[in-house]
Amino acid sequence: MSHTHAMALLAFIILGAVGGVFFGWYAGDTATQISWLGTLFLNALKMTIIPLIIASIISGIGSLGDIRQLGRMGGFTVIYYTITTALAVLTGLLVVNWIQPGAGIQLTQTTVPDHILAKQDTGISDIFLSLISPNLISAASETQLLPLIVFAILFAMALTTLGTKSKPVFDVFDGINEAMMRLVVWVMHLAPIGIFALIAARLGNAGGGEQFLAEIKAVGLHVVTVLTGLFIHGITLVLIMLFIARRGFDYLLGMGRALVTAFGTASSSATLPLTMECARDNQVDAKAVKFVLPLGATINMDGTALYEAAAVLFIAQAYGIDLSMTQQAIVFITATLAAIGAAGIPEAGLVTMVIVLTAVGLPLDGIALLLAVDWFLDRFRTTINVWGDSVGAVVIDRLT
Ligand code: DAS
Repeated sequence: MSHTHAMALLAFIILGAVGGVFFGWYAGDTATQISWLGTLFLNALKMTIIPLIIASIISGIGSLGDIRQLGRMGGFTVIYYTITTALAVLTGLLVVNWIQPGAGIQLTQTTVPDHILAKQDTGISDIFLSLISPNLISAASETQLLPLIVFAILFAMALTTLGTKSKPVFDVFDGINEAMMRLVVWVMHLAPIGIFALIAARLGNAGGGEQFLAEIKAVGLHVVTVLTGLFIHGITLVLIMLFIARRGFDYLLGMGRALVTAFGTASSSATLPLTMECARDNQVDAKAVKFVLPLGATINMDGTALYEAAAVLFIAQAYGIDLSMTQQAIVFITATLAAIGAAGIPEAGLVTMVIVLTAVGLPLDGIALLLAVDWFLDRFRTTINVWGDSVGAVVIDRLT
């Protein structure tokens, strides 16, 4: 896609997002009538994910040639993800200890949905178990990307050991990858109307502008804390882009279509095809696009990790519980790991937060405080998740 075409599309996507806020704000419940348009766009994106991810990873590993380069790229990628996620959690902890959003909160007891409470039996071991699926078809049908990515990596590694016999197979996956990227470009043109409908319907579903503001006010300082932390981490990632990846602000602009789509869909996985297309349009090396981005969309969630640390301490403050440094260290570790286990779907961060709350013995009821505004904060943390993956691609591209 040409730069002019990309920038024009970005302008229409931003227009769609802004229009969605206004329409949802004033039309309220009526705006939910157009939710099917948003669902159509979301489904069109999701339709491309599985074939694109499988083909891009296999094709990406096939293009590495020397399997040791995979080890090098994989090593750098995991180190980058670990460092930036840890930085995000640290930022979240510093901001929530500084602002103290939970102090003086009146606890209004409401119930926590069962699907969130069900997560309390999830331990850290479950996150590692989620790497391997015994049934790839069911993993694909539930869009569990991590076990599919692990399989694709192992399959491609096995393929590289077959020497010349593997070339025709890699050629097939190269072709599937190219065709899927072309399909993604077509779907991307639905983004303006799709994001308009997604935002308008969700805001309308929250009762429109007035009702939404009342919900925000109830936990206003929590929202301010999370948005401040995400903004700080977003700047940290910009500095990494400038001084480590040596890319200019044109890269941030070039990733704009994916970032606004992340905000509109609140799903890293659904946005992943656009993230890959934007990175490709921005001259990111194909190997980094095909390997780093799919992995990042599933295990690198800086926004989610930051949110979980900040939200857990907000709940502790609201209950008047003062967490010791040791307990905050436990929050630091479990928030980092829980973010790895979070799926790239809406509300994932709220669900895996149960792991962190359980680790420090905090009441799960506290999640009820966050429910009304989670859909709003989810959009910002998903945007930071995708931005973290995008910066990762150019950092790995430069280092390998
Ligand atoms: N919505 C998740 C994502 O797609 C982020 C989250 O829920 O924290 O990245």
